[in-house]
Amino acid sequence: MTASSPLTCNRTTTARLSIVFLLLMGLFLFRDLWLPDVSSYKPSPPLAYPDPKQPGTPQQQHNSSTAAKPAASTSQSCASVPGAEKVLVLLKTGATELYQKLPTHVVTTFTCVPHYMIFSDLAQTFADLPIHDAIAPVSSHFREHHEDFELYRKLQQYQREGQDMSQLKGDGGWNLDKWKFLPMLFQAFEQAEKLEGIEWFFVMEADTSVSWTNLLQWLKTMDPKQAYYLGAQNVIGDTTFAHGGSGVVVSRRTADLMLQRRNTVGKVPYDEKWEELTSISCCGDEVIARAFKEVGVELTPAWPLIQGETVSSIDWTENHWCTPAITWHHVSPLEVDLLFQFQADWVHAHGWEEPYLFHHLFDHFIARHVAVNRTHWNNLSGDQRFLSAAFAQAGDRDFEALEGYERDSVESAEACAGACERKGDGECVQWMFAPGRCHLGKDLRFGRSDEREGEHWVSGWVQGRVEGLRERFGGCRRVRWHG
Ligand SMILES: *[C@@H]1O[C@H](CO)[C@@H](O)[C@H](O)[C@H]1NC(C)=O
Ligand SMILES: *[C@@H]1O[C@H](CO)[C@@H](O)[C@H](O)[C@H]1NC(C)=O
Ligand SMILES: CC(=O)N[C@H]1CO[C@H](CO)[C@@H](O)[C@@H]1O
Repeated sequence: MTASSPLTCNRTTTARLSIVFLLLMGLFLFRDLWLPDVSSYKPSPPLAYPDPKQPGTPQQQHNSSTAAKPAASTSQSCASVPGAEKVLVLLKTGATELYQKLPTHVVTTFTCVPHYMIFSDLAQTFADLPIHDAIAPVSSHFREHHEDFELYRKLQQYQREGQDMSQLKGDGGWNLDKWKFLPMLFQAFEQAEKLEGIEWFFVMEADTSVSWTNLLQWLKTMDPKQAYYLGAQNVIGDTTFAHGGSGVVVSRRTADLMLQRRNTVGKVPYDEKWEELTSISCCGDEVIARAFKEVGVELTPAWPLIQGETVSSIDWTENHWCTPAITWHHVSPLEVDLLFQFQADWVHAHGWEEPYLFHHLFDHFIARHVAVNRTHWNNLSGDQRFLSAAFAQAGDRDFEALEGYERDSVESAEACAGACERKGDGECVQWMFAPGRCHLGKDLRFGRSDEREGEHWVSGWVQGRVEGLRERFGGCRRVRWHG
């Protein structure tokens, strides 16, 4: 009997639970049918980042002493900093990478951005954020039949089936990407007409990092009533264009010219023409340069403010040292976050009116790391290469024709470092050594760990010359705001 009692007990419990469950169901149904709808989710800004358009939010009524934590106070000023409301940020991404790359932007930079739109190759929502399908306006004969759109069609199938879109990573994302640019711009330009006071557009990608304070300060140096199209200059054929991943800036005047042109020509013929051109072009950033040129707007070069490198790969030279750092490209979510945290601390200490320069980033991220030699480290040196016969390839200098100290340099890290020092200042600041190989670099680059790679190097920097760099530029009395 004892054995059966749990069973009985279970049966009774199950029956009771069923009744409770039914009652609860009834209550829910009753509430949904008869009570006012309280379930629709009204997005509200996270507590730490009050909406600048609602100055009365409780956080801002707090005594400033309660907001003494750097993060909180920075976010507060960050959401309401003057000029921010005049910029519409467009982030271009794809459904296969969205969940990997978007969240970090949303919890960092975008907490400071009052107006932004996310464009992808699939319409969806990310939490309460609408994700726009940049490609939706493209004519159906392209979307439904052109080979570039295979991924596009597949993504929609995966969405219908509730599958994970990231599984389709690498499946022709590049071919599809160029189709997003011009339709995305027009969607944003049209959106700007509905918002009040948009003067600038900033286009970025999911692996772009942007300094919001430096961007806003830079934009203040220019007049949005002038037609601007700015970015890191690149050339394909006879088109000079702004490299998309580095970030692109467009003034309101340029947007208006584009909208006018499209209206004058007629939307359908205009779009048809540019779709044809897109289908035979390599890249979307090149296509939009031609569309801007058609309305008389040429690229204003903005490199090195707008930048295609990362903190690890950039050359820390006079190209950059005294220039405000605005964008980086090929950054990981980790780097987006680290740069955002750097900005938060900077703004906390210096306010929103003082830009930080590349050398401030050098001091923060790089200086302490290049003060020591690093093993398992590839510092991207390669201006001069000394290679023993076993490693030499066509184009390398004949080992036997090298100077004695150059031949010795492939024997040890000490000798390689020595060869770097023997070279004149300006000819070598860093070296990297692996048995049989010694590479010298004239520019300071940080490089990265090669611990997980097939070959391992020892890298080092000539300390006196690293310090010389700082002395050469002095305190950067002049900030360089132009490209
Ligand atoms: C705000 O804080 C200061 C000290 O930090 C204090 O003197 C003042 O009374 C506080 N004001 C309010 C409204 O709490
Ligand atoms: C780096 O290594 C070289 C060669 O071994 C040595 O001469 C130099 O002093 C080292 N530098 C530092 C900062 O340890
Ligand atoms: C891993 C890596 O980036 N290696 C590079 C290090 O630098 C040398 C010289 O510039 C390159 O040849 C390697 O590819």
